[in-house]
Amino acid sequence: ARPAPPPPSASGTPEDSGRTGLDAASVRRGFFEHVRYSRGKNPETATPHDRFMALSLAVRDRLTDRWVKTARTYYEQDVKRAYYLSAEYLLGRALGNNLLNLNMYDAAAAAMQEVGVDLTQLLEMEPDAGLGNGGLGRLAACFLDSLATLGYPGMGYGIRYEFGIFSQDLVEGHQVERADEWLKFGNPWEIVRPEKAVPVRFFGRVEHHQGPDGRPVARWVGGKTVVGVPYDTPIAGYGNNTVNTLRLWQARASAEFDLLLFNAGDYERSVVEKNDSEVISKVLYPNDAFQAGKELRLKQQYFFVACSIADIVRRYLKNHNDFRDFSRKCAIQLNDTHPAIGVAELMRVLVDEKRLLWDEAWSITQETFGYTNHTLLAEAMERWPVSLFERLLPRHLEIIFEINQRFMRQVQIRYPFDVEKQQRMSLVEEGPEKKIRMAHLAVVGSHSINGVAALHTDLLRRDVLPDFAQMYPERFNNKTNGVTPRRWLAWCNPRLSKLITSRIGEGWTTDLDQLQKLEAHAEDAEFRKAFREVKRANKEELAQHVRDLRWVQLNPDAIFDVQIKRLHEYKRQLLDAIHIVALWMKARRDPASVITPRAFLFGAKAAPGYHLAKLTIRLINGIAEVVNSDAGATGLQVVFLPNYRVSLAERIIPAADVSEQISTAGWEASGTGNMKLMLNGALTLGTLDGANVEIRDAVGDENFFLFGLTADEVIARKKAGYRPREVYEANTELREALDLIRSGFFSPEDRNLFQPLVDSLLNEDRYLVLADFAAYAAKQEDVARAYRDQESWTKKCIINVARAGIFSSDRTIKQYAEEIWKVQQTTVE
Ligand code: GL9
Repeated sequence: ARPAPPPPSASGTPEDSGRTGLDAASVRRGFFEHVRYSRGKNPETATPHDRFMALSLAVRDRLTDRWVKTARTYYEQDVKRAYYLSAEYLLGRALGNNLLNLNMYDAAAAAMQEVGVDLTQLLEMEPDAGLGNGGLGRLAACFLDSLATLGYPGMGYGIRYEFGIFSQDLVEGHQVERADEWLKFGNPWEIVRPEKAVPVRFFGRVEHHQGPDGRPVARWVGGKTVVGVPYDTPIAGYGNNTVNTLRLWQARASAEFDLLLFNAGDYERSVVEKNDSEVISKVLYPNDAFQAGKELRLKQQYFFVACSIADIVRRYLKNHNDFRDFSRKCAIQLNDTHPAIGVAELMRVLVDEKRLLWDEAWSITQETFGYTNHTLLAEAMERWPVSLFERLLPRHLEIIFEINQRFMRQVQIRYPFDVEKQQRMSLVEEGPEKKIRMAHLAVVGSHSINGVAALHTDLLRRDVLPDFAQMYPERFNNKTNGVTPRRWLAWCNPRLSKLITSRIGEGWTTDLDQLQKLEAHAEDAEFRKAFREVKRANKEELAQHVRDLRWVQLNPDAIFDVQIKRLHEYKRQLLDAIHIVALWMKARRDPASVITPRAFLFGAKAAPGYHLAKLTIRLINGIAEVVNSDAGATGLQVVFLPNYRVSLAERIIPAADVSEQISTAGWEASGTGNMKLMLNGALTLGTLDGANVEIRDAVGDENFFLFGLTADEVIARKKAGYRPREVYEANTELREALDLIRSGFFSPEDRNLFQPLVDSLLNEDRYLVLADFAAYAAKQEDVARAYRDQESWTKKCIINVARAGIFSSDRTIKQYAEEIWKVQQTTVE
């Protein structure tokens, strides 16, 4: 059974008393009421799922008073709010997290025990809310937790996808996707608010008139209207009374369609069109750092942005009569360019609907928006065809052209006669097909543009948006990512949490810098022993899970070497895989070459249309089959854990010894898994990429396994004419491993299966896998050697934990709040 997570620190903690309803007796009462009145069951006939729903609803009840109180406090104090606009929220499960944040885990466990129910089993009933692809969506979820915990008036806006990220099965080693029916059995956390529905127009045309005041008036008319219906999810702070809101929009056909249906003039067509509307919030696009360019995707973006801005403006106008204070009351953060159309939409609302002058509206817009860039990958940069815009959002296209014209004039004045600069900076990309550059729209429409790690921000300034950084240097800033220590330590690793608290007290849960106090204990042999016992127990627990899932018995004495993240060429799972093949070949020849047994664990979803990524999954599984068959002789094991997701990460991370962060330098904007693994006492094997740079700065070179080309060296190497085949010819280990893969040894059913993978490496190797192979293999040997000295290894792990404080999303959110949003912490009584 799962040990209880630590209680929040005493100050500002909701009391565990009958009055607040957080005690075991009250939870039990709430549970039985919901079994009966929400599920319509007797305790004897209630299914496990009924029990999960009943307990969740009882917990939601206990959130609700605080939720209402929080909203009331913000309204009465007319505080400035931070609005986070994100197409993705990778929340994972909520029940455990809410029990933790409300400090009622023990009460719930006791209440369930009294009625003969195992709480840990109930927790497993909950499907992950997987409304995101990877790091970008999970970051949004960590930010919501930190906003509420720090007591900031923050609100998330997004899409209530009926199907989140696909569920991944393995069939003969291949990834097979299944629809994620996360809402099938109902969602106990959300509350629908149909009274706050918002109509959203698509298509149609723009009419231009002369207004009664002599000013031109643009009217967007015709087209088709879809309705956004908000569903609210409570986001509880840890150890305080703040409960913020995540508002997700679902698309519904408008009443017009119901009328059409009723009149049944063309019944079939009207039903089809009703579907057209509702498909907008149907499914999350499963691409990671890649723009699909589908019309439906642009519809999703505009849909949720238009609903959210209408909602923000409505809320603002409840206690304001004009827009003079708008940017003093509302900060809107764009999570990547997915919601960048918001810049044009706010202008449309202010100019067309509220009749502000262009310049007034433009100042308000710029002062309101901030833009976060999350990737340097060219293929992820959103650019929408002008022709698509013209059809779908004709008024927005006019507004974007107007923004661009005025902006181009500024560029001309600043840099006269530099036509190339104008072309580079324009919001409109010329070419056979004209396109709108959404990043440029976001940049010109925002007062703040930030990257997500120091190196990423440098590269953003230097390589991706150099002209803008030169013209507006004061707008560019860095906000290194962070992760919430509640879910990613207190919740997922109760053993380590308890050990930490026993030594330094519980303050670390809301002030992660306090982990520094652990550093003194790194010198204490007893503490190190206890630390090792925690890791060992976590590894055994994971091994048990892996046995149930994959029928492989992991050796808990082995180094647990994990690479868990989306499958992408730039993340270089292939480097990891090829190295395993090389290690195994060596071990077959010389079993003594494996000085420390090693278990390689992978978790990764590949975008369904990304052929090479899917092939890499198949390769890892092929390697696993071979390697595991003689694990007894070599000490090597390989496991690909299917359906990597938040709840699986919560199991793997506490058990990891080595954290593989091996992206080609310059490509991983930040990474956040790297931070979670560090926080749980894994040592990083990594390149100087993203936040790895800052992790290494924090822990020191002795406590980090660094290898590989730097970002500048990567560029130089390519410029000098990189020929991967030469590297292959020159390195015997590498050549033999690649030859074995190419020969079909790992795919006996189709001997040519992996040829495209090997060919792409030998012919192009865009991400310099071969160039970094030797350095990686050498560093892996260092890892194996270092692990043999358990005392020294443990010290390194403890120092990693002790210095993880800066990677708390509380630190990140304070920086956003103070430096970009200017929002104030607000106590909820
Ligand atoms: C990402 C970056 O690739 C990561 O390095 C970064 O940590 C996160 C959060 O800032 O953002 N950008 C991006 O497009 N994805 C990221 O993970 N991918 C998705 O999650 C869609």
